[in-house]
Amino acid sequence: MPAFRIAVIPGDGVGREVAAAGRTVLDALAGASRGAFGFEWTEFDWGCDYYTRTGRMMPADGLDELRTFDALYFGAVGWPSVPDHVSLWGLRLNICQNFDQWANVRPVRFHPGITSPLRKADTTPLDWVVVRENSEGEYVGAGGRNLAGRGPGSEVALQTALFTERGCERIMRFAFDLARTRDRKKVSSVTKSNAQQHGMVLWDETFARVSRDYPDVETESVLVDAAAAKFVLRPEDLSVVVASNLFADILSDLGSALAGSLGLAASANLNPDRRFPSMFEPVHGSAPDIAGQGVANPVGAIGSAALMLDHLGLPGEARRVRAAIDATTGSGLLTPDLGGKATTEEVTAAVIDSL
Ligand code: GGG
Repeated sequence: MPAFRIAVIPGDGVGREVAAAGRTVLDALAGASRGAFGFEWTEFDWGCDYYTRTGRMMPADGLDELRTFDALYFGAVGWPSVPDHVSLWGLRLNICQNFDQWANVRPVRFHPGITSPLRKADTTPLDWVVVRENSEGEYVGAGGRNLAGRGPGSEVALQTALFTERGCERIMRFAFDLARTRDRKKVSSVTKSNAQQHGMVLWDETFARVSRDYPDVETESVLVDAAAAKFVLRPEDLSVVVASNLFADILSDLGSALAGSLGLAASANLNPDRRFPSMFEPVHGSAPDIAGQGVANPVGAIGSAALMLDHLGLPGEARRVRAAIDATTGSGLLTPDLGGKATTEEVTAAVIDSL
């Protein structure tokens, strides 16, 4: 029986609750496979508590520990006891950047039984994938702070974005290849080249060049502010949306809020070359306000487990998990973020029942 070796990093807050939910679903799936496949989980207690104990979000040799796994399954990072930039850079970004997980795939699915704040969603089938450039752009970490010594109010900070032609091209080709697998073959590129005349003009020029290799795929280039409006006003005109690290982070949150809740959104941080393990996680953070109450929405984490199944070569099983999620939301069993009263455990059990 092939047993996939998965490293689990539940992280902080509700990350622990939803990662446990996703694991339970995958174990149930494996149990029902009559030996066709299994999962061998290794859990790592890295995160903000670990930081309080050790002064680090993960051990110095943590990446070496992760390197040989088939995939990484992540919960969430962040807790009020640690500055957010320390926890994010110390764990999630440390892994994503060093394992060159340059494509962050964030599907936005509209599930049955969930009321979207978009009136159009009642009558129009909506289904998007936001493809986030996950290795450079605004998250490259270049810059610094200086001149505080001149006295109060004098400090300066530089936060520099880095766009490479190679980085733009690979994420755009990824988006086009993905668009070719979908009913609506369209890629919308998100830009801000009217104001950002260096990086974003390189982004636009690369998009125009790459698009010539995909004549069968419809394209458009949309300013990020107009793109935000379009998600609300013309959602039916979107299919695959490719954007820089920061823009895609914001737009995918907008997208999942329009689908009903951030708790629904799944994501895959992919190293498409497979030189390093890829990492699967719900889009949401650690949600300290509801952590420990057992009411976090597990759908984003379970949907991320389905993306992991796709990556491991089990697309049929991934489809079954997504269908089980839809059957559960369609039955009206919803967590409080969606206006329901169900617990994390109840929703997870219903997904497993449906499987
Ligand atoms: N599960 C995703 C997560 O923990 N995200 C934390 C976060 O603050 N991410 C910011 C970002 O990725 O831009």
